[in-house]
Amino acid sequence: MGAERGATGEGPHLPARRKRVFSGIQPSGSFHIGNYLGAIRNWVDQQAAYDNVFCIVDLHALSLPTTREGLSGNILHLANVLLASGIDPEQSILFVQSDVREHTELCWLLNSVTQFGDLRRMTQFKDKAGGKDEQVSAALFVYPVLQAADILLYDTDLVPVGEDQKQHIELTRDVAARFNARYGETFVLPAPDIKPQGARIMSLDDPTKKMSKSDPSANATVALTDTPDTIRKKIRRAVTDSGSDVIAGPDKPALTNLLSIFALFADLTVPEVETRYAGKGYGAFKADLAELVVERLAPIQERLAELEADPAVAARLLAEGAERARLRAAAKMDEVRDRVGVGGGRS
Ligand code: AQP
Repeated sequence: MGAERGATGEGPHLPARRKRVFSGIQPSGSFHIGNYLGAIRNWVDQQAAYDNVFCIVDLHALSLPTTREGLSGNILHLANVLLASGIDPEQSILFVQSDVREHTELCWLLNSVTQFGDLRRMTQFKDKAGGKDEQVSAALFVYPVLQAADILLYDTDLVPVGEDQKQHIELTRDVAARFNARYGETFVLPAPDIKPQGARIMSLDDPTKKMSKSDPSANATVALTDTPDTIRKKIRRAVTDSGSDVIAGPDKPALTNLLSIFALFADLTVPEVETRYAGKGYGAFKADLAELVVERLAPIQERLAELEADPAVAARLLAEGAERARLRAAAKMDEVRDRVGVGGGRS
């Protein structure tokens, strides 16, 4: 029932159209190698092939307690992290969610076609609420609807994300399909784009938990801004499993996680890394992993330092990105309001 579109345009006589990509990242805390390997790096690698919209989702960050200073500082820092990682504003629209009011307006309209029971099933809500459902914000509960609005506003075909977001993209499809069924074909049904490797980088402290910005333990993550010594220390301290062979497996979740990080940064497969470390033991492997991460983050950190020296650059690029996003969002909302019969659509 949804409007699934191909990459080659809407019909045989129309010119080919690049697939549309939308992805968002919250300006909440220190960005880590999980965000980088699971999301940002894929955005950068694919940006020439797609028509991309990348969004700093500041309104989502309000779903957990935050401060004015923390939020505004993090927005510019995240913009610089994305630019330093290779997001190119010539190829991609990069903007801040709250600069385009249509996101919240569409969120409200989509709330009206979202079922309470669907939201209650979201595992990310359960994880983040940590059993304190009565005390967390209502924003945390409706977070997936705002995310659906972000995606649907731009007629998105693909959403490159880590594995943790898969359920939210499925909900987005359901909400879009329900809206289309009630009001007529309006939204494209997006598909998640989850890479098999790097989709879920786990905590260095506890391989049963995903690496997360909001983890209270500083040793759980490697931040993109960590110094070489901090990176070496964190990887040296990362938990490993019993035994000494550098081999991945379900009985070795901690080592498997470190092997995936190595493979992704070295552009190798996990078996290739295992072969390289056959008979060498955990110590040698972890020491080399630390050097590899230091080496791969160094150019990003250098560019980041240059960008942070002149905050006006990111501020200007974000303002330009918001202008471009607003044009698309405004056109889509005109169509949506007309379908629903609000905002003047009374003819
Ligand atoms: N551990 C991870 N492994 C792979 N991908 C990950 N992502 C996040 N953690 C991992 C992906 O990064 C993108 C941006 O995520 P986000 O900031 O919007 O929110 P999140 O998924 O909630 O990330 P965090 O780090 O856990 O942040 P907090 O603690 O603030 O909630 C997404 O594509 C996500 O899949």
